[in-house]
Amino acid sequence: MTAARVLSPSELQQVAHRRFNPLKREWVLVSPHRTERPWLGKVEKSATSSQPAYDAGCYLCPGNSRAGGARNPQYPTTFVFDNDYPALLPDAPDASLDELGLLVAEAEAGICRVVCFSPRHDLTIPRMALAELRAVVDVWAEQYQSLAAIPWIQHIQIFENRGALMGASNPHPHCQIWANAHMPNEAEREQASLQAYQGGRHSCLLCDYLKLELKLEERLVCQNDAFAAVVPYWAVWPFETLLLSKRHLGAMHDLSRGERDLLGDILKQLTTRYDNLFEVPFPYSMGFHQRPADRQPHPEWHLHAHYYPPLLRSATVQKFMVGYEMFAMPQRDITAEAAAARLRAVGPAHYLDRSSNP
Ligand code: H2U
Ligand code: ZN
Repeated sequence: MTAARVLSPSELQQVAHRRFNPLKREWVLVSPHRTERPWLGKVEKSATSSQPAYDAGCYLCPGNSRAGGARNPQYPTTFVFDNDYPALLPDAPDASLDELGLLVAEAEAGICRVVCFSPRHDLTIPRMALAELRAVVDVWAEQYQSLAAIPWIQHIQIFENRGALMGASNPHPHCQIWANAHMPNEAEREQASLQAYQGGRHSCLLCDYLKLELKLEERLVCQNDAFAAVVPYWAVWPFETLLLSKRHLGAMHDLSRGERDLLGDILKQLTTRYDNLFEVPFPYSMGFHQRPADRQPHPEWHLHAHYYPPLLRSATVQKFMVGYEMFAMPQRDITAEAAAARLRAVGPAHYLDRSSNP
């Protein structure tokens, strides 16, 4: 079916429509008229327990022992260790199985690490100083490079689960790195889209997308000279964001020193706005997508991060991916433009730094 005319900007805020995600090459259903349902606008705050700077029972705090018996050093900045409960191990047999294309399996090798962002148990990215965040960026870049140098590693996934709602096992600021011998699903899908776009248009999908977003500004949340964060046009989670480098590069170690500082700055800007939205430590899963570690040049890759936060209307009302989303396709009510406007409106200063919140 060929559409008779172009959807107007006001129609995009009022009528049910579907939007295309060019990275995943799938559709999301948007139902903005449903947000006209009565809503009292009440913001329910969940009790946020303040954390001590050091917790004797924390397996990530300096000097404490972990579950496997190893003891953490008195680390002054960041600390990386091999996960004591790794989902993947480096020694996997070279073996696979294929029965009629129906029973298919391959042994999978990998390396899993944990990165502590700070010795302080009570800090989070929005509450860390820029110099501390720069140290985290440097560790991420070093880890990618050293893991990518291992011949059998193909992909390196850096991700952070923040908050119990997202399955984080511990409030101590940390992330995980899983590096493995095959491209995982999400990276493979993005890889195919980036490659096809570059093949067809001789241009980068994410460079072109960022150019549009910086011109239109309606989905822009925050930016600095090297990075921009937008609620992507095709966002599924209510306050999902996409963080893009302004320069076309495929991995974090390609960033200049100044750009590394600015990566720390944009992480802080964005997560501060997230915390300000409902005045709670905002839960999310975030992950960086960098070029595959297969020793090919991959000029189509563009460094970015996805933030997938589950909260919808308040600190306690979350979106569930159930029903229609399980059986048909993802769906959202609040538009990407409305979500971006709310994230812009909350302001750049962290709510805990306001004078009313000593
Ligand atoms: P999450 O909070 O995202 O679950 O990350 C914590 C990781 O820390 C988790 O993968 C590991 C878990 O396996 N861990 C250790 O390696 N050692 C421990 O003593 C406890 C938890
Ligand atoms: Zn701790």
